[in-house]
Amino acid sequence: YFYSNETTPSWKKVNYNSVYKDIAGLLEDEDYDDGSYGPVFVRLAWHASGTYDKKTRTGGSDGGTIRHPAEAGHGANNGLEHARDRLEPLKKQYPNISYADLYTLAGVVAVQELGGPTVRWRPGREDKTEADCTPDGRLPDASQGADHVRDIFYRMGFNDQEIAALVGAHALGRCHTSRSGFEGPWNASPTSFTNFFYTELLNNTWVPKKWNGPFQYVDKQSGQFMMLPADMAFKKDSEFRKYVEKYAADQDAFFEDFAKAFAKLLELGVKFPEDAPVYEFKTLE
Ligand code: DDH
Repeated sequence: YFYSNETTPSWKKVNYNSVYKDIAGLLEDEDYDDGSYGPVFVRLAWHASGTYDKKTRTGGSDGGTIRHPAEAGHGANNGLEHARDRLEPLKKQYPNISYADLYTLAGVVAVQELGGPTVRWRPGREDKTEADCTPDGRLPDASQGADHVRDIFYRMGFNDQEIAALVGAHALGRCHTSRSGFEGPWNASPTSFTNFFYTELLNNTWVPKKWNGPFQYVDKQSGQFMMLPADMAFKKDSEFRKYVEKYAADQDAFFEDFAKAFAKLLELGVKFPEDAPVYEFKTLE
């Protein structure tokens, strides 16, 4: 008789267009933060991926290890349980999607649905065990400056232009004293993907916040908006500042460069199946 060992790999059994729509359906919630889970989905996708080390080829989104307590418990990942818990019902609904694919796709959905560019995305990441978690300390420390930011992002394989484009994600969301210790949003529209990180950084006078919390900046005029010390490095460092000025003046250039760098971030260290298709999802509205 005939038999075959061939089975369809799980990643091929998932309708990703359908997952995209269902993630989009989880974004809005008037009781959460500024009314959207989008910003924390973007941060989950970034922290899942930003552990990559190109020298040892360890870390990155492959493995979905950010769900394991050993990695979820890193200080930099405080608060990301809100994103993981919100997405968990979809893992039940689509048991064949890996956590690694689900978390990175959630970042793509959030960027697009909050008004950002289309981000190319591929499925096929496989989940790994707690033993594959990366050591603590691979994500950037917000209290440091340009040298540290470069150390962290060069380790992943990014250049100055890509780093400057990626940090534009700080148009979204806010800092929470209960998570990072820092406080406040970067601008007045934290649930819209814009180039406002750059325009606010350049156009405001930033002064040290007077409080008992960690050192950070607030805008002098309203005191409502914030910058991290690591954000301020993009204004002070002349190489980074070239790109900040470009992206502040040209939102299309920012969107194009962000889409490329973010897609690259989500793929760092991933060994995709050869036949994994690239998706460019249609934004819903
Ligand atoms: Fe970030 N980020 N990030 N960030 N980030 C925080 C929030 C958000 C740094 C520190 C912080 C990127 C780069 C850096 C987002 C996306 C991205 C918070 C506040 C800190 C601290 C967390 C909290 O209290 O809830 C530092 C340092 C860097 C750097 O050195 C460059 C990048 C590259 C991205 C990206 O997505 C590509 C987003 C979105 C948020 C808002 C989260 C939320 O819940 O709202």
